Amino acid sequence: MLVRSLTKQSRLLQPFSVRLSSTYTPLLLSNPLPTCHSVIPSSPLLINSNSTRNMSSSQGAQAQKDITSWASKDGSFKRLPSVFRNHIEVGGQHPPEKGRYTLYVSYACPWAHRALIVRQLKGLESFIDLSIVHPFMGALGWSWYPPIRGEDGSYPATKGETGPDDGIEGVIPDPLYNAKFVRELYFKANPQYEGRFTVPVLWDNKLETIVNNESSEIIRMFNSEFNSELDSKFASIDLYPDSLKSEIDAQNEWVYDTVNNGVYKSGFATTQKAYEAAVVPLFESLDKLEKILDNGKEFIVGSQLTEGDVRLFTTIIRFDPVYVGHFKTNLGTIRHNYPNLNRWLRNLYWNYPSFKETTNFEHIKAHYYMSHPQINPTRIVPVGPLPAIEPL
Ligand SMILES: N[C@@H](CCC(=O)N[C@@H](CS)C(=O)NCC(=O)O)C(=O)O
Repeated sequence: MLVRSLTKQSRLLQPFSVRLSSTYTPLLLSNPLPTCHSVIPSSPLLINSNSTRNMSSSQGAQAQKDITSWASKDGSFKRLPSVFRNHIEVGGQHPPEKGRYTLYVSYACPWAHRALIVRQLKGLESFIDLSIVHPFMGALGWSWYPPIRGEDGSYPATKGETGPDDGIEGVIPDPLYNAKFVRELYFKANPQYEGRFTVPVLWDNKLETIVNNESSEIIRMFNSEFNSELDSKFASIDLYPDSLKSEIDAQNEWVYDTVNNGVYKSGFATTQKAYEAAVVPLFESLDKLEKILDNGKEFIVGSQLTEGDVRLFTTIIRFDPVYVGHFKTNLGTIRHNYPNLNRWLRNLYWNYPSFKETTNFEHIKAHYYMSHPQINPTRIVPVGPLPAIEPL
């Protein structure tokens, strides 16, 4: 009942803000919401390669110093731009060739999940090998190996030692270098690298370097750059068609800022103000998406599957199992309060193998709940929701 009334309010944006300001009047009056000082463009699509290359090394060094520290001084989370921004293209430095590339991902990561979905949708398995990290991300970043646990279940500080098999299935060790940590790949590509050690990483096996570590660009390459080598069945799948480009771009911008990254801004906030400044726009955007999907609309942009669906799916599939609890995005759930989004989500999951087969709820839940001790110090992974996604 309570949830329903909150959601009703959130659908009608006016009462939503009234509720918040009446609940938090003292806070909002004494501390007006901060203006954003971020030097980082809000959408990866807006970052041009020059601004990325010019990213100050102190920014990168800062990021590297403490891998588990995400919030900036004002308590808000600012995502750093990706650094490797080369492209696969016919006749280019990185041409589309069978078996030439390796995609390093985590099943847990929504950005990496985009690449996993598009790789399978486009039938690129024989062009791009796969390596899947263990879901736990500790102080040294992503690894293929389970961490060492203390007798009390805690994770002692280590210098990179790995623990015994913990029964988590689905890990695919690094097929090229048998590396222990993803950071090793970054240093192999650039020994002076000072940024974060993120996934996805698209690796060129032949040139032994990172082609690109920005998911929004990786999925565009997968969509178009292998077409000359693919069966027409796969070549004809176009997730970014000319006729819908401007609509997709416009939607990507606000969905990235308030939804894809909005859940992180909410969850990684370290002040009440920063949290509220993220969670309210997030639910306003969910309301907007819910409306877009009115009248049984199947896809988020136009009447065909596009990258807009892929980019939204990887956040919405994690929403009820993780973000509602772990990131405190709890003004509503997808299954109880957003019937259109829930229908859209279930359709993609159950009717498209590339969405279902790349979704691993065990990795997703284990990663978030166990890897952010500043948010969940006990590292207990909640049992629910059951089922992780409702049937059709
Ligand atoms: N802009 C990147 C973001 C990738 C990203 O932040 N990945 C996270 C996992 S969900 C990561 O690897 N984080 C490790 C870290 O920041 O140290 C993309 O879209 O590819």
